[in-house]
Amino acid sequence: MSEQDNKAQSEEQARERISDLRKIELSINQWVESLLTGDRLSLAKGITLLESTRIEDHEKSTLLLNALLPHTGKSWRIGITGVPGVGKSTLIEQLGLNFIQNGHKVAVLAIDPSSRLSAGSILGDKTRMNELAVNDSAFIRPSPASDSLGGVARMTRESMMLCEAAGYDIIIVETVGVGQSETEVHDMVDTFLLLMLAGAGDELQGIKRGIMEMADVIAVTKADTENLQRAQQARTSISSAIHLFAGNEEQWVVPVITCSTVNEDGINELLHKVESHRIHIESAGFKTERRKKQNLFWFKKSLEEQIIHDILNKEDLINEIEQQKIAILQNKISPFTAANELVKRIKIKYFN
Ligand SMILES: Nc1nc2c(ncn2[C@@H]2O[C@H](COP(=O)(O)OP(=O)(O)OP(=O)(O)O)[C@@H](O)[C@H]2O)c(=O)[nH]1
Ligand SMILES: [Mg+2]
Repeated sequence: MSEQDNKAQSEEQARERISDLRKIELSINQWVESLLTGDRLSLAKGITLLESTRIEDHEKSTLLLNALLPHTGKSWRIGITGVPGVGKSTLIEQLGLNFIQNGHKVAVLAIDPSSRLSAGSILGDKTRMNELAVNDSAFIRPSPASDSLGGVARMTRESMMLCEAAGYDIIIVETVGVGQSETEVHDMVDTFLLLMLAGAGDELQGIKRGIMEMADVIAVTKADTENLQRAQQARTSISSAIHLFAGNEEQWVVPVITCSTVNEDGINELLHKVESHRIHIESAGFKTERRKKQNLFWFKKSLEEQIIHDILNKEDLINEIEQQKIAILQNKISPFTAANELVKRIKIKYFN
Protein backbone atom coordinates (compact mmCIF):
# COMPACT_ATOMS: atom_id res chain seq x y z
CA MET A 1 0.00 0.00 0.00
CA SER A 2 1.36 3.42 -0.94
CA GLU A 3 1.98 6.12 1.64
CA GLN A 4 -1.00 8.02 0.21
CA ASP A 5 -3.27 5.00 0.60
CA ASN A 6 -2.09 4.59 4.19
CA LYS A 7 -2.86 8.20 4.94
CA ALA A 8 -6.31 7.95 3.35
CA GLN A 9 -7.02 4.81 5.33
CA SER A 10 -6.07 6.34 8.69
CA GLU A 11 -8.10 9.46 7.89
CA GLU A 12 -11.07 7.24 7.12
CA GLN A 13 -10.59 5.40 10.42
CA ALA A 14 -10.41 8.69 12.32
CA ARG A 15 -13.65 9.86 10.65
CA GLU A 16 -15.36 6.59 11.57
CA ARG A 17 -14.19 6.93 15.16
CA ILE A 18 -15.53 10.49 15.40
CA SER A 19 -18.84 9.40 13.90
CA ASP A 20 -19.02 6.48 16.37
CA LEU A 21 -18.35 8.84 19.26
CA ARG A 22 -21.08 11.22 18.01
CA LYS A 23 -23.53 8.31 17.84
CA ILE A 24 -22.61 7.26 21.39
CA GLU A 25 -22.95 10.85 22.57
CA LEU A 26 -26.41 11.14 20.97
CA SER A 27 -27.63 7.93 22.52
CA ILE A 28 -26.18 8.98 25.89
CA ASN A 29 -28.05 12.29 25.66
CA GLN A 30 -31.34 10.48 25.09
CA TRP A 31 -30.50 8.11 27.89
CA VAL A 32 -29.75 10.98 30.27
CA GLU A 33 -33.03 12.67 29.38
CA SER A 34 -35.19 9.62 30.09
CA LEU A 35 -33.22 8.74 33.23
CA LEU A 36 -33.82 12.24 34.57
CA THR A 37 -37.57 11.75 34.13
CA GLY A 38 -37.28 8.74 36.46
CA ASP A 39 -37.62 6.07 33.77
CA ARG A 40 -36.86 2.79 35.57
CA LEU A 41 -35.63 0.93 32.51
CA SER A 42 -33.06 3.63 31.73
CA LEU A 43 -31.94 3.55 35.35
CA ALA A 44 -31.63 -0.25 35.39
CA LYS A 45 -29.78 -0.19 32.05
CA GLY A 46 -27.51 2.56 33.37
CA ILE A 47 -26.54 0.47 36.39
CA THR A 48 -25.92 -2.55 34.16
CA LEU A 49 -23.59 -0.37 32.10
CA LEU A 50 -21.66 0.66 35.24
CA GLU A 51 -21.29 -3.00 36.11
CA SER A 52 -20.04 -4.00 32.69
CA THR A 53 -16.41 -5.05 32.39
CA ARG A 54 -16.24 -4.31 28.65
CA ILE A 55 -13.76 -1.57 27.79
CA GLU A 56 -16.15 0.15 25.32
CA ASP A 57 -18.79 0.29 28.06
CA HIS A 58 -16.36 2.13 30.36
CA GLU A 59 -16.24 4.98 27.89
CA LYS A 60 -20.04 5.13 27.78
CA SER A 61 -20.50 4.91 31.54
CA THR A 62 -18.02 7.75 32.05
CA LEU A 63 -20.01 9.91 29.61
CA LEU A 64 -23.25 8.96 31.35
CA LEU A 65 -21.92 9.70 34.84
CA ASN A 66 -20.43 13.02 33.78
CA ALA A 67 -23.70 14.11 32.21
CA LEU A 68 -25.64 13.13 35.32
CA LEU A 69 -23.21 14.56 37.87
CA PRO A 70 -25.04 17.91 38.28
CA HIS A 71 -28.20 15.99 39.20
CA THR A 72 -26.62 13.81 41.89
CA GLY A 73 -25.95 14.14 45.59
CA LYS A 74 -29.35 15.37 46.70
CA SER A 75 -30.51 12.27 48.51
CA TRP A 76 -30.34 11.04 52.05
CA ARG A 77 -28.09 7.99 52.00
CA ILE A 78 -28.70 5.39 54.68
CA GLY A 79 -26.48 2.35 55.28
CA ILE A 80 -27.85 -0.69 57.09
CA THR A 81 -25.52 -3.42 58.31
CA GLY A 82 -25.59 -6.44 60.59
CA VAL A 83 -24.74 -10.13 60.62
CA PRO A 84 -26.54 -12.45 58.16
CA GLY A 85 -30.14 -13.03 59.20
CA VAL A 86 -30.29 -10.13 61.67
CA GLY A 87 -33.34 -8.79 59.81
CA LYS A 88 -31.92 -6.11 57.49
CA SER A 89 -34.11 -6.79 54.45
CA THR A 90 -37.29 -7.23 56.49
CA LEU A 91 -36.62 -3.92 58.23
CA ILE A 92 -35.78 -2.14 54.98
CA GLU A 93 -39.17 -3.25 53.63
CA GLN A 94 -40.93 -1.57 56.57
CA LEU A 95 -38.76 1.55 56.65
CA GLY A 96 -38.98 1.89 52.87
CA LEU A 97 -42.78 1.66 52.77
CA ASN A 98 -42.97 4.19 55.56
CA PHE A 99 -40.75 6.64 53.68
CA ILE A 100 -42.86 6.16 50.56
CA GLN A 101 -46.05 6.88 52.52
CA ASN A 102 -44.44 10.18 53.43
CA GLY A 103 -43.91 11.05 49.79
CA HIS A 104 -40.36 9.84 49.22
CA LYS A 105 -38.89 7.70 46.47
CA VAL A 106 -36.68 4.92 47.83
CA ALA A 107 -33.85 3.02 46.15
CA VAL A 108 -32.36 -0.04 47.81
CA LEU A 109 -28.91 -1.24 46.79
CA ALA A 110 -27.26 -4.31 48.26
CA ILE A 111 -23.63 -5.10 48.90
CA ASP A 112 -23.16 -8.75 49.58
CA PRO A 113 -19.55 -9.94 49.64
CA SER A 114 -20.72 -13.56 49.60
CA SER A 115 -22.55 -13.10 46.31
CA ARG A 116 -19.23 -13.49 44.56
CA LEU A 117 -19.01 -17.04 45.82
CA SER A 118 -22.61 -18.14 45.83
CA ALA A 119 -25.38 -16.78 43.66
CA GLY A 120 -26.02 -14.23 46.40
CA SER A 121 -29.13 -13.63 48.44
CA ILE A 122 -30.92 -11.82 45.63
CA LEU A 123 -33.97 -14.02 45.69
CA GLY A 124 -34.17 -14.02 49.46
CA ASP A 125 -33.89 -10.24 49.54
CA LYS A 126 -36.58 -9.74 46.93
CA THR A 127 -38.98 -12.02 48.74
CA ARG A 128 -38.30 -10.24 52.02
CA MET A 129 -39.07 -6.95 50.35
CA ASN A 130 -42.26 -8.17 48.73
CA GLU A 131 -44.29 -5.01 48.85
CA LEU A 132 -41.38 -2.70 48.28
CA ALA A 133 -40.26 -4.68 45.22
CA VAL A 134 -43.56 -3.98 43.42
CA ASN A 135 -44.03 -0.40 44.62
CA ASP A 136 -43.75 2.25 41.90
CA SER A 137 -41.82 4.55 44.21
CA ALA A 138 -39.20 1.94 45.03
CA PHE A 139 -36.25 0.59 43.10
CA ILE A 140 -34.38 -2.48 44.37
CA ARG A 141 -31.07 -3.56 42.95
CA PRO A 142 -29.13 -6.57 44.23
CA SER A 143 -25.40 -6.71 44.76
CA PRO A 144 -23.32 -6.39 41.61
CA ALA A 145 -21.08 -9.29 40.74
CA SER A 146 -17.44 -8.32 40.91
CA ASP A 147 -14.24 -10.11 41.72
CA SER A 148 -13.23 -7.45 44.23
CA LEU A 149 -14.90 -5.62 47.07
CA GLY A 150 -13.35 -2.42 45.71
CA GLY A 151 -15.23 -3.03 42.46
CA VAL A 152 -18.52 -3.56 44.29
CA ALA A 153 -18.00 -0.39 46.33
CA ARG A 154 -17.33 1.71 43.24
CA MET A 155 -20.35 0.33 41.43
CA THR A 156 -22.56 0.90 44.46
CA ARG A 157 -21.41 4.50 44.80
CA GLU A 158 -21.96 5.16 41.13
CA SER A 159 -25.34 3.38 41.20
CA MET A 160 -26.32 5.69 44.06
CA MET A 161 -25.57 8.65 41.83
CA LEU A 162 -27.73 7.25 39.04
CA CYS A 163 -30.61 6.62 41.46
CA GLU A 164 -30.32 10.20 42.72
CA ALA A 165 -30.44 11.53 39.18
CA ALA A 166 -33.57 9.43 38.60
CA GLY A 167 -35.26 11.22 41.49
CA TYR A 168 -34.80 8.76 44.36
CA ASP A 169 -34.36 10.96 47.41
CA ILE A 170 -33.68 8.17 49.88
CA ILE A 171 -31.05 5.56 49.08
CA ILE A 172 -30.68 2.58 51.39
CA VAL A 173 -27.58 0.42 51.11
CA GLU A 174 -27.85 -3.00 52.72
CA THR A 175 -24.65 -4.84 53.55
CA VAL A 176 -23.87 -8.03 55.38
CA GLY A 177 -21.66 -7.19 58.31
CA VAL A 178 -19.12 -9.93 58.02
CA GLY A 179 -16.00 -8.20 56.93
CA GLN A 180 -14.76 -5.07 55.30
CA SER A 181 -17.94 -4.27 53.40
CA GLU A 182 -19.60 -2.46 56.29
CA THR A 183 -16.63 -0.10 56.58
CA GLU A 184 -16.94 0.67 52.89
CA VAL A 185 -20.67 1.33 53.24
CA HIS A 186 -20.05 3.60 56.23
CA ASP A 187 -17.81 5.63 53.95
CA MET A 188 -20.58 6.20 51.41
CA VAL A 189 -23.62 7.09 53.53
CA ASP A 190 -24.96 9.92 55.70
CA THR A 191 -26.62 7.76 58.34
CA PHE A 192 -25.25 4.38 59.35
CA LEU A 193 -27.62 1.98 61.09
CA LEU A 194 -26.24 -1.08 62.85
CA LEU A 195 -28.59 -3.98 63.59
CA MET A 196 -27.62 -6.37 66.36
CA LEU A 197 -29.04 -9.63 67.65
CA ALA A 198 -29.43 -10.35 71.32
CA GLY A 199 -27.22 -13.22 72.41
CA ALA A 200 -27.03 -14.76 75.85
CA GLY A 201 -25.05 -11.86 77.25
CA ASP A 202 -22.45 -12.12 74.53
CA GLU A 203 -23.90 -9.57 72.10
CA LEU A 204 -20.70 -7.59 72.15
CA GLN A 205 -18.71 -10.52 70.89
CA GLY A 206 -18.52 -11.38 67.25
CA ILE A 207 -19.19 -7.84 66.19
CA LYS A 208 -16.16 -5.69 65.90
CA ARG A 209 -15.94 -2.74 68.24
CA GLY A 210 -14.92 -0.66 65.23
CA ILE A 211 -18.32 -1.13 63.60
CA MET A 212 -20.12 -0.10 66.76
CA GLU A 213 -18.02 3.05 66.86
CA MET A 214 -19.10 3.88 63.31
CA ALA A 215 -22.82 3.45 63.96
CA ASP A 216 -25.14 6.47 64.12
CA VAL A 217 -28.10 4.43 65.34
CA ILE A 218 -28.05 0.92 66.85
CA ALA A 219 -31.13 -1.32 66.90
CA VAL A 220 -31.43 -4.71 68.57
CA THR A 221 -33.72 -6.66 66.26
CA LYS A 222 -36.24 -9.45 66.77
CA ALA A 223 -37.36 -8.01 70.09
CA ASP A 224 -40.48 -10.15 70.22
CA THR A 225 -41.91 -13.28 71.85
CA GLU A 226 -39.39 -15.21 73.94
CA ASN A 227 -36.58 -13.04 72.63
CA LEU A 228 -38.00 -9.78 73.99
CA GLN A 229 -36.35 -9.83 77.39
CA ARG A 230 -32.95 -10.77 76.02
CA ALA A 231 -33.25 -7.98 73.47
CA GLN A 232 -33.96 -5.46 76.19
CA GLN A 233 -30.99 -6.68 78.21
CA ALA A 234 -28.81 -6.46 75.12
CA ARG A 235 -29.98 -2.89 74.57
CA THR A 236 -28.89 -1.93 78.10
CA SER A 237 -25.47 -3.52 77.81
CA ILE A 238 -24.83 -2.06 74.34
CA SER A 239 -25.84 1.39 75.62
CA SER A 240 -23.39 1.22 78.49
CA ALA A 241 -20.66 -0.15 76.23
CA ILE A 242 -20.92 2.67 73.72
CA HIS A 243 -20.76 5.26 76.47
CA LEU A 244 -17.20 4.12 77.00
CA PHE A 245 -16.27 5.10 73.45
CA ALA A 246 -14.79 8.50 72.90
CA GLY A 247 -17.42 11.06 71.86
CA ASN A 248 -17.60 11.79 68.14
CA GLU A 249 -16.79 15.15 66.64
CA GLU A 250 -20.35 15.51 65.35
CA GLN A 251 -21.57 15.53 68.97
CA TRP A 252 -24.26 13.02 68.25
CA VAL A 253 -25.41 10.71 71.03
CA VAL A 254 -25.90 7.29 69.44
CA PRO A 255 -29.37 5.96 70.34
CA VAL A 256 -29.75 2.25 71.05
CA ILE A 257 -33.25 0.85 70.67
CA THR A 258 -35.04 -2.48 70.34
CA CYS A 259 -37.42 -3.27 67.50
CA SER A 260 -39.44 -6.03 65.93
CA THR A 261 -40.71 -6.23 62.39
CA VAL A 262 -43.14 -8.96 63.44
CA ASN A 263 -45.28 -6.86 65.77
CA GLU A 264 -43.83 -3.53 64.53
CA ASP A 265 -42.79 -2.51 68.05
CA GLY A 266 -40.06 0.09 68.01
CA ILE A 267 -40.30 0.71 64.26
CA ASN A 268 -41.70 4.21 64.72
CA GLU A 269 -39.05 4.96 67.32
CA LEU A 270 -36.39 3.74 64.93
CA LEU A 271 -37.77 5.94 62.16
CA HIS A 272 -37.78 8.86 64.55
CA LYS A 273 -34.14 8.24 65.57
CA VAL A 274 -32.81 7.98 62.03
CA GLU A 275 -34.79 11.07 61.07
CA SER A 276 -33.32 12.92 64.08
CA HIS A 277 -29.87 11.94 62.90
CA ARG A 278 -30.60 13.32 59.44
CA ILE A 279 -31.79 16.61 60.91
CA HIS A 280 -28.76 16.76 63.21
CA ILE A 281 -26.17 16.27 60.46
CA GLU A 282 -27.97 18.51 57.99
CA SER A 283 -28.53 21.40 60.33
CA ALA A 284 -24.98 21.64 61.58
CA GLY A 285 -23.33 21.20 58.18
CA PHE A 286 -21.93 17.81 59.19
CA LYS A 287 -23.50 16.12 56.19
CA THR A 288 -21.61 18.36 53.77
CA GLU A 289 -18.41 17.72 55.73
CA ARG A 290 -18.97 13.96 55.69
CA ARG A 291 -19.54 13.92 51.96
CA LYS A 292 -16.44 16.02 51.28
CA LYS A 293 -14.33 13.64 53.37
CA GLN A 294 -15.93 10.64 51.66
CA ASN A 295 -15.24 12.02 48.18
CA LEU A 296 -11.59 12.60 49.03
CA PHE A 297 -11.38 9.16 50.63
CA TRP A 298 -12.78 7.45 47.50
CA PHE A 299 -10.55 9.52 45.24
CA LYS A 300 -7.45 8.40 47.17
CA LYS A 301 -8.63 4.82 47.35
CA SER A 302 -9.45 4.56 43.64
CA LEU A 303 -6.17 6.21 42.72
CA GLU A 304 -4.20 3.74 44.83
CA GLU A 305 -6.18 0.76 43.59
CA GLN A 306 -5.76 1.70 39.96
CA ILE A 307 -2.06 2.42 40.26
CA ILE A 308 -1.45 -0.83 42.10
CA HIS A 309 -3.58 -2.76 39.63
CA ASP A 310 -1.88 -1.26 36.59
CA ILE A 311 1.64 -1.80 37.86
CA LEU A 312 1.17 -5.25 39.30
CA ASN A 313 -0.43 -6.45 36.10
CA LYS A 314 2.51 -5.64 33.90
CA GLU A 315 3.63 -8.83 32.21
CA ASP A 316 7.26 -8.78 33.33
CA LEU A 317 6.28 -7.99 36.90
CA ILE A 318 3.79 -10.82 37.05
CA ASN A 319 6.66 -13.16 36.19
CA GLU A 320 8.96 -11.61 38.74
CA ILE A 321 6.32 -11.78 41.45
CA GLU A 322 5.78 -15.46 40.69
CA GLN A 323 9.53 -16.09 40.94
CA GLN A 324 9.72 -14.27 44.26
CA LYS A 325 6.82 -16.32 45.59
CA ILE A 326 8.66 -19.52 44.76
CA ALA A 327 11.84 -18.19 46.40
CA ILE A 328 9.86 -17.25 49.54
CA LEU A 329 8.26 -20.69 49.73
CA GLN A 330 11.69 -22.29 49.36
CA ASN A 331 12.96 -20.10 52.21
CA LYS A 332 15.53 -18.51 49.92
CA ILE A 333 14.40 -14.97 50.67
CA SER A 334 12.34 -13.28 53.38
CA PRO A 335 8.95 -11.83 52.34
CA PHE A 336 10.09 -8.33 53.32
CA THR A 337 13.36 -8.47 51.39
CA ALA A 338 11.50 -9.84 48.36
CA ALA A 339 8.99 -6.98 48.50
CA ASN A 340 11.76 -4.42 49.01
CA GLU A 341 13.71 -5.64 46.03
CA LEU A 342 10.67 -5.64 43.82
CA VAL A 343 9.76 -2.11 44.82
CA LYS A 344 13.32 -0.98 44.07
CA ARG A 345 13.12 -2.51 40.59
CA ILE A 346 9.66 -1.02 39.98
CA LYS A 347 11.00 2.42 40.91
CA ILE A 348 13.99 2.14 38.59
CA LYS A 349 11.92 0.77 35.73
CA TYR A 350 8.84 2.98 35.87
CA PHE A 351 9.67 6.09 37.86
CA ASN A 352 13.12 7.13 36.70
N1 LIG B 1 -39.01 -13.00 65.21
C1 LIG B 1 -38.58 -12.13 64.30
N2 LIG B 1 -38.06 -12.57 63.13
C2 LIG B 1 -37.63 -11.67 62.24
C3 LIG B 1 -37.70 -10.26 62.48
N3 LIG B 1 -37.18 -9.61 61.42
C4 LIG B 1 -36.79 -10.55 60.54
N4 LIG B 1 -37.06 -11.80 61.02
C5 LIG B 1 -36.79 -13.08 60.33
O1 LIG B 1 -35.39 -13.29 60.28
C6 LIG B 1 -35.01 -13.91 59.05
C7 LIG B 1 -33.93 -13.11 58.33
O2 LIG B 1 -34.45 -11.85 57.95
P1 LIG B 1 -33.81 -10.98 56.79
O3 LIG B 1 -34.56 -9.70 56.77
O4 LIG B 1 -33.70 -11.74 55.54
O5 LIG B 1 -32.36 -10.77 57.36
P2 LIG B 1 -31.09 -10.11 56.62
O6 LIG B 1 -30.30 -9.47 57.69
O7 LIG B 1 -31.52 -9.27 55.49
O8 LIG B 1 -30.36 -11.41 56.09
P3 LIG B 1 -29.19 -11.50 54.97
O9 LIG B 1 -29.57 -10.60 53.83
O10 LIG B 1 -29.15 -12.93 54.59
O11 LIG B 1 -27.93 -11.06 55.65
C8 LIG B 1 -36.29 -14.05 58.25
O12 LIG B 1 -36.78 -15.35 58.38
C9 LIG B 1 -37.23 -13.05 58.87
O13 LIG B 1 -38.57 -13.40 58.75
C10 LIG B 1 -38.28 -9.84 63.72
O14 LIG B 1 -38.40 -8.67 64.03
N5 LIG B 1 -38.69 -10.82 64.59
MG1 LIG C 1 -30.98 -9.33 53.41
